Amino acid sequence: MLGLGVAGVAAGPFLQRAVEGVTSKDPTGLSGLLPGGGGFRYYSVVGSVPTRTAADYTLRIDGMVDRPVTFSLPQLQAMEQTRIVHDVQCVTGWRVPGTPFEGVRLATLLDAAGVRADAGAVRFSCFDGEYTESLTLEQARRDDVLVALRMQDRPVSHEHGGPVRLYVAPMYFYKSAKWLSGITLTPSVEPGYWEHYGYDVDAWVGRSNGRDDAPTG
Ligand SMILES: Nc1nc2c(c(=O)[nH]1)N[C@H]1C(S)=C(S)[C@@H](COP(=O)(O)O)O[C@H]1N2
Ligand SMILES: [Mo]
Repeated sequence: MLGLGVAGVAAGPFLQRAVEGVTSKDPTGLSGLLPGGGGFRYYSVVGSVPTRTAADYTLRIDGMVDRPVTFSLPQLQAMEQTRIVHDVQCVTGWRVPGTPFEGVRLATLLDAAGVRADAGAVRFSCFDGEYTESLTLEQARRDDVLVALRMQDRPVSHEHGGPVRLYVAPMYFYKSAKWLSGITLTPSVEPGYWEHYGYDVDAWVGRSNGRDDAPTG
């Protein structure tokens, strides 16, 4: 298992997909079940991710907006916080019931930047330098989509994508980009990291990827 994981780091997603074929369990490859994870697995598509503290974290909103804007962590913390308690569902099969997330509604941040009328989608980038995700503007404006500062009633840890990650409650957890650093308004949806390898772009739990009931809560 460890050997396969290390090979996955070196060779990238194609070998991670090969690992999926071998184990039928872990298409996203680089996972580990760490102590105290509360049922979570930790995923990263890169071998190591730099840490960002409250002092050096920034979130940039740009692209097809009236006013590109950069938020610091204290600025995000000072905004109205929304709490959502919902099941987390990974497309590989594991689910963590009733997980609390808290943060700023993505719609609020989009409004702060002023989305231009010709924008149709949102692309997320991450300070791991590799992962991307995207949503249509309509999906991004849902009130159950958060820029999350807290998860499991504590600040989002580095392993879980802190200090700030995306949380897309109604979709498979691969939409919830960790280590969020950028939000770019684009004309239309650009498939994200795993979507280049076959995952659905519209990742509604219970409606895409052919299985799983809709989460409760
Ligand atoms: N930046 C980044 N975000 C990511 C991933 C990743 O590898 N890198 N993996 C995704 C997948 S497939 C899942 S299931 C969840 C896992 O979140 P966790 O590590 O907090 O359990 O993060 C999602 N967001
Ligand atoms: Mo996942």
